[in-house]
Amino acid sequence: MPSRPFTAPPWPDMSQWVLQQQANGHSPQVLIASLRRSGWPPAAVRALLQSTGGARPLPQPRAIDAALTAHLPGAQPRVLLQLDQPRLTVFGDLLLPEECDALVGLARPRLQRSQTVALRSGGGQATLRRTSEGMFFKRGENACCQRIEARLAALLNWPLEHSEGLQVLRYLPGTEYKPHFDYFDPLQPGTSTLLRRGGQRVATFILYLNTPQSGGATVFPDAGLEVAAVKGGAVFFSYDRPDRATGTLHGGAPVIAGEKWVATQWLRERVFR
Ligand code: PD2
Ligand code: ZN
Repeated sequence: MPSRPFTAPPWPDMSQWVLQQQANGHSPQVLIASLRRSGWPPAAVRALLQSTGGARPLPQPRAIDAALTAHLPGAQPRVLLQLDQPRLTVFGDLLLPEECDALVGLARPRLQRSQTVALRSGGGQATLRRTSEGMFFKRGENACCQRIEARLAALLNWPLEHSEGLQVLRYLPGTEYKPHFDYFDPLQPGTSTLLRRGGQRVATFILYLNTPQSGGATVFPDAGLEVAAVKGGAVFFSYDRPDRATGTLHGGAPVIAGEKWVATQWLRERVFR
């Protein structure tokens, strides 16, 4: 059990205090709550936690060599693009066409209007910022999910239990997901509830299950990058702290013609139950 955090001391000892509390096992949320109780304004709390890093170990794609492909039965993925800022990899052929079709077939009858996180409660709410339909599979729910989850875990060298179940989304023409971050904002009151199920999100996989006729790229406005949705391809990106400086602001651009189908997997710090 970590020791109780003491009341935050005044500047300039703060960086040392934060590092000491982190070493004692206190989460950023506990430190934020303590700093806010001591009267620190939100912007100052954000700046302090940034300056002390708070960096976490991250899932990171392994080199695709013979040793790895032995663990990826059936798939022959290729790395098409790799960036450091944001930490991002674009893959081709990560899923077989029949795996994409199978996921779409299993998800289609269960689609419902997508939601975003309600910041106050940590629950879900429908908004105009996200107009797709979607559904969640439980982790390991069927053979198709199991096969894909095992492949992603092998590729990332990240425990399978540290992932949320696959979420499948369908975008019809005109629908989109406006730019956002996938991590939970530490300053929002609903975040502590969300963190109980496996800690912070640290990375995202977006798997493309079809090729839309027109539109529907995944966009990274802070990086000036657009990733085209191509069936079987994927984009992976990670974020070592819940901060815009990770460069991971991203969105799903409006579909112009045809449909867009994706599966999203979010990776957590710890076991997700
Ligand atoms: O469908 C996408 O391209 C997309 C873009 C941004 C999906 C998500 N975010 C997501 O599911 O978080
Ligand atoms: Zn997202």
